[in-house]
Amino acid sequence: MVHSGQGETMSIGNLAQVTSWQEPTLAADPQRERIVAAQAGLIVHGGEQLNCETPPASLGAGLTPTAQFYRRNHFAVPLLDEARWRLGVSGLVDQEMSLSLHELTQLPAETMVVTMECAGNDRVRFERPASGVQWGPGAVGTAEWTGPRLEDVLRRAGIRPGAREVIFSGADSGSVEGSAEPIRFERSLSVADALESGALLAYAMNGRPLPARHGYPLRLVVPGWYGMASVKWLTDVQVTGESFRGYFQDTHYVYERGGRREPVRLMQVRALITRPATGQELASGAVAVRGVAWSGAAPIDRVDVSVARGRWQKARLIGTADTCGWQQWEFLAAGLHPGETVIRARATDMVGQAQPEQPEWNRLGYAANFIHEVRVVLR
Ligand SMILES: Nc1nc2c(c(=O)[nH]1)N[C@H]1C(S)=C(S)[C@@H](COP(=O)(O)O)O[C@H]1N2
Ligand SMILES: [Mo]
Repeated sequence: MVHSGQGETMSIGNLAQVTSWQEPTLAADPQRERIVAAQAGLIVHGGEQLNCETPPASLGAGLTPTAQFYRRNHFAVPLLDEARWRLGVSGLVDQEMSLSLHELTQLPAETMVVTMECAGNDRVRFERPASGVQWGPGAVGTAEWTGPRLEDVLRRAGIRPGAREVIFSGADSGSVEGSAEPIRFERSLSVADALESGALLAYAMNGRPLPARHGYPLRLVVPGWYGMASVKWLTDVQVTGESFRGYFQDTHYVYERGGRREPVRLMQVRALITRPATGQELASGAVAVRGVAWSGAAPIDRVDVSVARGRWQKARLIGTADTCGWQQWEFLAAGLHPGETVIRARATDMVGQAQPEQPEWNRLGYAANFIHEVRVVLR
């Protein structure tokens, strides 16, 4: 069932026959999940659900180890049984499908390095408070994801004329403000975005089966988009002729500024300093600064570093940049004097977008791409 633009409920296709999802009977114990996260060195946020971020010092490598990858959950983490799980493909398609994990692994697969960032990353820096988890800058990570292309599965099903959007449903559910019934985590993409964004139906992360907390057995991975698009514990893909107005589509993940409303989509350009760490004591003289930078719109063109409030200087881009993964960079700051020193880094992407001094506040605190800074003490 989907909510049409008018707010009524309507059914699409022959869902009853293909819907694979059954109420998950098991959920991961959030207390245990928090302990696992803290032991891996993650910063665990309060609240009922598992939400934790990675300290920037653990984000310097090309790939983020799975154990250190941030986790962002609206509801409890469902523990799904592969034997009962199916991916349903339904709605405005020529051939409805119900695919087992085994069947999905038999399809041609692609492996892609993709940077994923929570839309609320770093919202703690907005001076005017914005609601939501008060993330610092570490709700981001880069992993290698493997699975069939969403486009291939949709083409196999055959998209019928009149199709407008594709709705992706996760198996997790719970109550949200303003709705009496529990709802599932659901998001949509336009048919064009579903076919052209390069999205994967990923069953592996960093070469291993997806862990439960990252969406086992299958998640969507939409390169370039903020993380909310990458629906975990995916069970249903429904092609619809309507415009989807779900809670996580239309109430959340919308920029609300000055009476305007605009959906949250691509990750904004941003650089992160991974070395040195804030508070670190270093010998004065020369300091090696390292970091990563990414943008959902285009590859990174340049990263500039400012030390001790001095002029912006160009950093060196290093390593191979994956099309959808972050760019590593380094900068050698020389001739530094003792005392507390601020190091800042700022990225520009190949379509010319640069990080603003002050990202535009919005009520729900999305896309807070503040210029990252660390404070070190030089001896
Ligand atoms: N089913 C489901 N998918 C989801 C979410 C969720 O709560 N439920 N959270 C989304 C958000 S907001 C983000 S940022 C990413 C986080 O993915 P991760 O926990 O694997 O890092 O998953 C997205 N997919
Ligand atoms: Mo997110």
